Amino acid sequence: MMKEKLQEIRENALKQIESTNTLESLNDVRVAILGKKGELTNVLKGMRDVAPEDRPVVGQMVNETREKIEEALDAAKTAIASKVREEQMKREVIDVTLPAKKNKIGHPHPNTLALDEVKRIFTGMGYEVVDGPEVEYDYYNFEALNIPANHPAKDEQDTFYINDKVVLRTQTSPVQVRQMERGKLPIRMIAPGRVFRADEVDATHSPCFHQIEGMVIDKNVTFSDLKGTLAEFARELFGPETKVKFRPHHFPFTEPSAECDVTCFKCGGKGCRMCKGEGWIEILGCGMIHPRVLEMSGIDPKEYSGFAFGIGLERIALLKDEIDDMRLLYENDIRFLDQF
Ligand code: 2U9
Repeated sequence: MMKEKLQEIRENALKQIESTNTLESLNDVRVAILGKKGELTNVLKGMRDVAPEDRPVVGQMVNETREKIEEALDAAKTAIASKVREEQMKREVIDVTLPAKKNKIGHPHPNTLALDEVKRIFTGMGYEVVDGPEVEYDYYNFEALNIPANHPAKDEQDTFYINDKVVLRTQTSPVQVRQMERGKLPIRMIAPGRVFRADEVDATHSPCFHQIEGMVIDKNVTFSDLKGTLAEFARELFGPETKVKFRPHHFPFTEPSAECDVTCFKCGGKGCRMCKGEGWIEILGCGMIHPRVLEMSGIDPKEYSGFAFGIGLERIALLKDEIDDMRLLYENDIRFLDQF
């Protein structure tokens, strides 16, 4: 009785195993036969009805059946797994003769290129690169720079106010003020960074742009030092033939103040499209730091003097890379950026 039953289970199991072709259904077969509620397990549970003297024999038969079924399951598993792998290999075949995809690598942004160049030039002359907050107190952005309360730059039309006392800095000058307040002299620094003005976007304006401001404070610093420094800067940036000229100007924080032009690096000063026929290109503003500005930050103007200058980074990037619209710098169009 028992023997036939086991025989039947075994034959039935082997048939099922043979007709199975996935690992999932093979597992179903295992559970149906050898699982907790499986056919063979049920037979084992029936052992208590077998006469005690027959149990060793029957037990051995059950074990043998189990072993055979397990062997068949293992063999089927190996066979199915290798077949599955073989099919997968066929599906995923790689044609190594196809041309490779070109790796895209990043490019430094034109602003970054221009900034790196300016930093290289000034650090080469012993300047320190200093950073500061973009959200600033009204005091550091205006008052400490001798910009009076009624100055047009303070208008809400031009400046982003966070509240009465806090603004988005409209220039990087607050970084210099903070440096002066530290009281460690002499100072030779540049402060590059983001600045904000409530301007409409066009080819030459953006509400967020970048400046590089520089400042030197020491004993006996003169306007000649300023001219010499900026002339050297211009030669490094635009080439050794570059000449500079200074036109009088006005800034509240410098006295005297000037704007600085360089000879057009494209035509050498003859006049071309680049310089709109002028031969000269305006690149920065500068001046001797106003004595009141020194005084407000605790530096004695009788003992110390200094010069400062401000450069629009985008202006330099646009000029150097001959880009005619500032918006291109912010749109992050890969086709544009790829060229640098
Ligand atoms: C302190 C004292 C003086 C910074 C200066 C300029 C002239 C200037 C413009 C250039 C183009 C701004 O980005 S721009 O529109 N800047 O012309 N900036 S002197 O003078 C300072 C700064 C800090 C304590």
